[in-house]
Amino acid sequence: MKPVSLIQFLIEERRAGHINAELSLLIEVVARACKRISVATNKGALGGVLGMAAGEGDAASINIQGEAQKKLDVISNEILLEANAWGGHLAACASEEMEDPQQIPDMYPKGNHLLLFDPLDGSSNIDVNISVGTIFSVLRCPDHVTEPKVEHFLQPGTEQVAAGYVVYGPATVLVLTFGHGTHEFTLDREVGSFVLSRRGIRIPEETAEFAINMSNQRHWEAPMQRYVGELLAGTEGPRGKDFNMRWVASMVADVHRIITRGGVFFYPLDAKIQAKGGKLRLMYEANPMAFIVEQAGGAATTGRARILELQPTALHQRVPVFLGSRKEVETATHYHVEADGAR
Ligand code: P6P
Repeated sequence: MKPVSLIQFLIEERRAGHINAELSLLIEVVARACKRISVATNKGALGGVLGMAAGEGDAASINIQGEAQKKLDVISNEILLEANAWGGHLAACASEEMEDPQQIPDMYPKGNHLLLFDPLDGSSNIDVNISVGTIFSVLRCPDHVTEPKVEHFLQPGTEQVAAGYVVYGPATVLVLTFGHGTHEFTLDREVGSFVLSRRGIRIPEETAEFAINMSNQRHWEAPMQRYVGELLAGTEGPRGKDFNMRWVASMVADVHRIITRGGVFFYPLDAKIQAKGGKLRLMYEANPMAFIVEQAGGAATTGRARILELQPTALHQRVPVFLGSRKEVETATHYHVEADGAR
């Protein structure tokens, strides 16, 4: 069968009325920017882009999250900003790496979309050559808003018109949804284009594989202790089957495994991060991943509420994340809701 390129897929989606020309251009531009990020990450030590970004003096550069920036964090952020500035498809961008939204320069036309992204998630894995990725979310800019402010970005995840990620692994793979299924494209490096490799992905409802950072176990809430304890008890416990565990510490890689073969991913509240509200960011990690996972038949909650229905209160807000195979997410969420009800 003749391979379907990303461009052809976008034309199909426009003909189906799922997206408009501006959104189609936006996705093309983001995909092209991610190809450049893929080239930069694939150079590894040869590209002079490993290690920490330079800050004042000998200090590392620190981003809005209070995290030391890797050179590739900064490079990836710049690639996405530059690629999206001139096309006329965006009203503004927001990034994990920047405190405030970035307006489109006055010399360029503005569009009707807002783009949010984590330019290089999991960047702590770069220097040890483990897969990292770009996560992005697209919202409509409210009508008549020409200089979008933070409050214009603070829309629930149900308002997303597109979401996707690119995982820079052995292959460079784009996973994308417009709300009409979740689809996967693999980068054909010889041609330089993304080619449709899976249409209409479905995550198995059940799984025997979970992803969580076990080193935080003593800090978890009681329902999380109970739930994971049952998985670890395997055939000797109430679940009656053994579970396997994976933790890449790169959300894009962990989610892509779940998109590919099922599984469940948790970054729950724990005593260490309770005050911050969680580890992962709502607007450009949890919301896009929740949209992608739900469109593939999975579920995504905070352990107490559907992620996509949360009303955001801050651009860099953090939330707990439970996502993946529907039945496991529902069980873990039920334990938390039941425990709250018993209080
Ligand atoms: P921990 C990477 O820094 C990240 O934001 C996600 O990609 C990943 O799932 C998580 O944090 C890893 O967190 O606490 O295991 O290092």
